[in-house]
Amino acid sequence: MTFCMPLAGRWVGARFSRRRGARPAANSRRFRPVLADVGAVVEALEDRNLLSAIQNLPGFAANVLDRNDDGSTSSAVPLGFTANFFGVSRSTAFVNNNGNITFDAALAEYTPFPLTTTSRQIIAPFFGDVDTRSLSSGVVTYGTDTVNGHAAFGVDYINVGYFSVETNKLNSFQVILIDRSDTGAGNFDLEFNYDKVQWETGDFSGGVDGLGGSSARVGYSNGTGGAGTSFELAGSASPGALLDTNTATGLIYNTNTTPTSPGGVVNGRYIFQVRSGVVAPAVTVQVNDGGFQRSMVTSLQATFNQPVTFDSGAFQLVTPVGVQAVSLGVVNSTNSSGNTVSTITFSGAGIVGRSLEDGRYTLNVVGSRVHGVGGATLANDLNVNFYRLYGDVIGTGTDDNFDLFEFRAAYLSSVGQANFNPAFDFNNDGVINTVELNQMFSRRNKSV
Ligand SMILES: [Ca+2]
Ligand SMILES: [Ca+2]
Ligand SMILES: [Ca+2]
Repeated sequence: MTFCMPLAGRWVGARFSRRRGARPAANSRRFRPVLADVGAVVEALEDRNLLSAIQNLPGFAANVLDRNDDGSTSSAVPLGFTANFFGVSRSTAFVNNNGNITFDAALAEYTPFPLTTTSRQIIAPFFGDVDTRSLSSGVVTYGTDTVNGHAAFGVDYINVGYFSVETNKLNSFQVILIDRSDTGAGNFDLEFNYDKVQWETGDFSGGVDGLGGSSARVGYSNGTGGAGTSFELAGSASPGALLDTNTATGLIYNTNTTPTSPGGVVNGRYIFQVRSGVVAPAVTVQVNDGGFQRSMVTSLQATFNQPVTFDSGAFQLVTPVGVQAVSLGVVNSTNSSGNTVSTITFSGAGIVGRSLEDGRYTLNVVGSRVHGVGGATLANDLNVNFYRLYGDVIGTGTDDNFDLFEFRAAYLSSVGQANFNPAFDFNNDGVINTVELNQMFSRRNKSV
């Protein structure tokens, strides 16, 4: 799911500190502990509630890339099995310190180049200027182990710093190649896992304090430029997009895994199936623009990892009991990576102010009706569960006091004013007035 189900405390703390400060309010007393140290609260909640996407397996830590800046393994190291990566069988790879592995030669480049136009054969969980020279940084490790009963080759970048010898921000990520020759010779799964993404850029790539500039890229390429043979995950080279501080698009809050994926749905995990040398179509889905409010659900966005075509009925919306039929409008476009993005909008008798009605929904992306490069279909049906609850601008699933505070700030505003919040505009007429007040009161403390 590309939308996240935010943790109530985290959102509330962050929103309050940013937007309201210590503004006196009739019942602000209860929020003071949160306001006192938002950072600590956020950190504590993350530690407690976010499951690890990284697979902590001893074999992946068996070999160490000594502390370095732009180094690589001195030779290609064994994968332990043979992987058919776009028609070329690979049994070894170079492990590079800067967040990638390559098949053709070691790579010392530290500023991430576009993966969609490169001639390099590369798999990059986080192509950026990793620097492990500081004793406060972890080191890069690699090796073979077993994942779900399959031979696997993994590279761990756990708590790694960035250039130049900086460790005030650390990243933890991992790439795993998993042997799936049980489904056909050379087949494998490519898995990217993220637990912590605090920096995105080295100081020599336009970054300041680990941020901005030529920021990291995530993806792969076989170096030919052929259709569907390269991919950059959305947010690559877009400063701020992949970071933990971006709770909408950050790597750790999103995933393309489905309930039928090995390991089920795990936020921070991205799996690409490579079958007969071709990466199978995969998709991620965002609610609205990826933000957390669920007060107004006006669109969904499905992003594919390659150009795809659709049979009719590829997208199906399961509506709650009692909700009138909803028709879907789908507009397909091509993103900067050359891959397909489908924007899904809603119409029908039950739509008010462009939004779905309150309730729990499921978007089904029907795998057999999505065709990618070489005719491969989407590996699995993707079922994305989401909800709509008018008033729930701090998307917790409940209309509570936190939402009410936001509503008070927006009440009697109109579009163009600083305190206007379109997520409260129930009937989409550009003003927030008694129409909305009545809707809020009718849902007081309601949950979906
Ligand atoms: Ca480096
Ligand atoms: Ca809420
Ligand atoms: Ca209105």
